Amino acid sequence: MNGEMEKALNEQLYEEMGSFYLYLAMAADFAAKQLPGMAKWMEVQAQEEMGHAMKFYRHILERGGKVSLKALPQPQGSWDSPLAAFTAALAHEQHITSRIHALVGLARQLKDYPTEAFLQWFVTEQVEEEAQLEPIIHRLKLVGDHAPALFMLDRELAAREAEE
Ligand code: OFO
Repeated sequence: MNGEMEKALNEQLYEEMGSFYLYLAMAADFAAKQLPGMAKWMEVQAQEEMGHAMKFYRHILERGGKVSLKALPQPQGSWDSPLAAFTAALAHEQHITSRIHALVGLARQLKDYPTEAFLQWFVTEQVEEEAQLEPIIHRLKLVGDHAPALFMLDRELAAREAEE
Protein backbone atom coordinates (compact mmCIF):
# COMPACT_ATOMS: atom_id res chain seq x y z
CA MET A 1 0.00 0.00 0.00
CA ASN A 2 1.19 3.50 -0.84
CA GLY A 3 2.73 5.18 2.24
CA GLU A 4 0.68 8.35 1.91
CA MET A 5 -2.54 6.35 1.63
CA GLU A 6 -1.56 4.19 4.61
CA LYS A 7 -0.94 7.30 6.73
CA ALA A 8 -4.25 8.87 5.71
CA LEU A 9 -6.21 5.67 6.43
CA ASN A 10 -4.55 5.35 9.85
CA GLU A 11 -5.48 8.96 10.50
CA GLN A 12 -9.10 8.13 9.68
CA LEU A 13 -9.03 5.06 11.93
CA TYR A 14 -7.99 7.48 14.70
CA GLU A 15 -10.80 9.90 13.74
CA GLU A 16 -13.38 7.12 13.91
CA MET A 17 -12.13 6.12 17.36
CA GLY A 18 -12.39 9.81 18.27
CA SER A 19 -16.02 9.73 17.08
CA PHE A 20 -16.61 6.66 19.27
CA TYR A 21 -15.17 8.45 22.27
CA LEU A 22 -17.09 11.67 21.58
CA TYR A 23 -20.47 9.91 21.38
CA LEU A 24 -19.69 7.73 24.40
CA ALA A 25 -18.94 10.94 26.34
CA MET A 26 -22.26 12.39 25.16
CA ALA A 27 -24.06 9.17 26.18
CA ALA A 28 -22.53 9.34 29.65
CA ASP A 29 -23.50 13.01 29.98
CA PHE A 30 -27.11 12.25 28.99
CA ALA A 31 -27.20 9.31 31.42
CA ALA A 32 -25.94 11.57 34.22
CA LYS A 33 -28.68 14.08 33.36
CA GLN A 34 -31.46 11.46 33.56
CA LEU A 35 -32.12 11.40 29.81
CA PRO A 36 -31.86 7.63 29.21
CA GLY A 37 -33.30 7.71 25.69
CA MET A 38 -30.71 10.15 24.44
CA ALA A 39 -28.03 8.21 26.32
CA LYS A 40 -29.11 5.01 24.53
CA TRP A 41 -29.18 6.81 21.15
CA MET A 42 -25.61 8.00 21.67
CA GLU A 43 -24.47 4.56 22.90
CA VAL A 44 -25.75 3.04 19.66
CA GLN A 45 -24.01 5.82 17.73
CA ALA A 46 -20.76 5.16 19.59
CA GLN A 47 -21.01 1.43 18.76
CA GLU A 48 -21.45 2.29 15.09
CA GLU A 49 -18.32 4.44 15.21
CA MET A 50 -16.36 1.53 16.62
CA GLY A 51 -17.63 -0.43 13.62
CA HIS A 52 -16.37 2.32 11.30
CA ALA A 53 -12.94 2.25 12.97
CA MET A 54 -12.78 -1.53 12.53
CA LYS A 55 -13.60 -1.24 8.82
CA PHE A 56 -10.54 1.01 8.39
CA TYR A 57 -8.45 -1.33 10.56
CA ARG A 58 -9.36 -4.34 8.41
CA HIS A 59 -8.94 -2.50 5.12
CA ILE A 60 -5.41 -1.33 6.03
CA LEU A 61 -4.43 -4.91 6.91
CA GLU A 62 -6.13 -6.46 3.87
CA ARG A 63 -4.21 -4.10 1.60
CA GLY A 64 -0.91 -5.08 3.19
CA GLY A 65 -0.54 -1.87 5.19
CA LYS A 66 0.56 -1.37 8.77
CA VAL A 67 -1.92 -0.26 11.43
CA SER A 68 -0.53 2.33 13.80
CA LEU A 69 -2.69 3.42 16.71
CA LYS A 70 -2.38 6.78 18.44
CA ALA A 71 -3.54 7.85 21.90
CA LEU A 72 -6.95 9.48 21.97
CA PRO A 73 -7.44 12.89 23.58
CA GLN A 74 -9.85 13.16 26.50
CA PRO A 75 -13.27 14.13 25.12
CA GLN A 76 -15.42 16.95 26.44
CA GLY A 77 -17.31 15.72 29.52
CA SER A 78 -20.53 17.68 29.43
CA TRP A 79 -22.69 19.83 27.21
CA ASP A 80 -24.94 22.74 28.20
CA SER A 81 -28.09 21.16 26.75
CA PRO A 82 -29.26 18.31 24.50
CA LEU A 83 -29.45 20.86 21.67
CA ALA A 84 -25.79 21.82 22.24
CA ALA A 85 -24.73 18.14 22.20
CA PHE A 86 -26.66 17.18 19.05
CA THR A 87 -25.51 20.36 17.29
CA ALA A 88 -21.91 19.47 18.17
CA ALA A 89 -22.55 15.95 16.84
CA LEU A 90 -23.73 17.36 13.50
CA ALA A 91 -20.68 19.66 13.25
CA HIS A 92 -18.51 16.62 13.98
CA GLU A 93 -20.19 14.56 11.25
CA GLN A 94 -19.71 17.41 8.76
CA HIS A 95 -16.02 17.35 9.66
CA ILE A 96 -15.91 13.57 9.10
CA THR A 97 -17.71 13.93 5.76
CA SER A 98 -15.10 16.38 4.51
CA ARG A 99 -12.33 14.01 5.62
CA ILE A 100 -13.94 11.06 3.80
CA HIS A 101 -14.26 13.16 0.63
CA ALA A 102 -10.58 14.13 0.90
CA LEU A 103 -9.67 10.43 1.28
CA VAL A 104 -11.64 9.58 -1.87
CA GLY A 105 -9.73 12.35 -3.68
CA LEU A 106 -6.40 10.95 -2.48
CA ALA A 107 -7.31 7.36 -3.43
CA ARG A 108 -8.26 8.56 -6.91
CA GLN A 109 -5.08 10.61 -7.26
CA LEU A 110 -2.96 7.60 -6.22
CA LYS A 111 -5.00 5.26 -8.45
CA ASP A 112 -5.74 3.11 -5.37
CA TYR A 113 -9.04 1.85 -6.81
CA PRO A 114 -9.69 -0.80 -4.11
CA THR A 115 -9.47 1.93 -1.46
CA GLU A 116 -11.68 4.22 -3.53
CA ALA A 117 -14.28 1.42 -3.75
CA PHE A 118 -13.94 0.72 0.00
CA LEU A 119 -14.56 4.42 0.76
CA GLN A 120 -17.82 4.51 -1.21
CA TRP A 121 -19.60 2.86 1.73
CA PHE A 122 -18.48 5.78 3.92
CA VAL A 123 -19.59 8.39 1.36
CA THR A 124 -23.12 6.96 1.57
CA GLU A 125 -22.93 6.45 5.33
CA GLN A 126 -22.01 10.11 5.89
CA VAL A 127 -25.16 11.25 4.06
CA GLU A 128 -27.14 9.12 6.55
CA GLU A 129 -25.08 10.27 9.56
CA GLU A 130 -25.87 13.92 8.86
CA ALA A 131 -29.49 13.28 7.82
CA GLN A 132 -30.36 11.46 11.06
CA LEU A 133 -29.13 14.35 13.22
CA GLU A 134 -30.89 17.19 11.42
CA PRO A 135 -34.50 16.28 12.42
CA ILE A 136 -33.47 15.72 16.05
CA ILE A 137 -31.87 19.18 16.16
CA HIS A 138 -34.97 20.66 14.54
CA ARG A 139 -37.20 19.06 17.17
CA LEU A 140 -34.95 20.08 20.05
CA LYS A 141 -35.23 23.67 18.85
CA LEU A 142 -39.04 23.39 18.89
CA VAL A 143 -38.97 21.75 22.34
CA GLY A 144 -36.96 24.62 23.85
CA ASP A 145 -37.33 24.59 27.65
CA HIS A 146 -40.56 22.58 27.65
CA ALA A 147 -39.67 19.65 29.92
CA PRO A 148 -42.63 17.33 29.06
CA ALA A 149 -41.83 17.65 25.33
CA LEU A 150 -38.16 16.93 26.05
CA PHE A 151 -39.03 13.76 28.00
CA MET A 152 -41.32 12.66 25.17
CA LEU A 153 -38.52 13.10 22.62
CA ASP A 154 -36.17 11.28 25.00
CA ARG A 155 -38.55 8.29 25.11
CA GLU A 156 -38.71 8.23 21.31
CA LEU A 157 -34.94 8.27 20.90
CA ALA A 158 -34.67 5.28 23.25
CA ALA A 159 -36.10 3.14 20.43
CA ARG A 160 -32.94 3.34 18.32
CA GLU A 161 -31.53 -0.12 17.59
CA ALA A 162 -27.95 -0.97 16.73
CA GLU A 163 -27.53 -1.51 12.97
CA GLU A 164 -24.10 -3.09 12.78
FE1 OFO B 1 -20.18 9.24 12.42
O1 OFO B 1 -19.43 8.36 10.99
FE2 OFO B 1 -17.87 7.58 11.48
O2 OFO B 1 -17.05 8.98 12.22
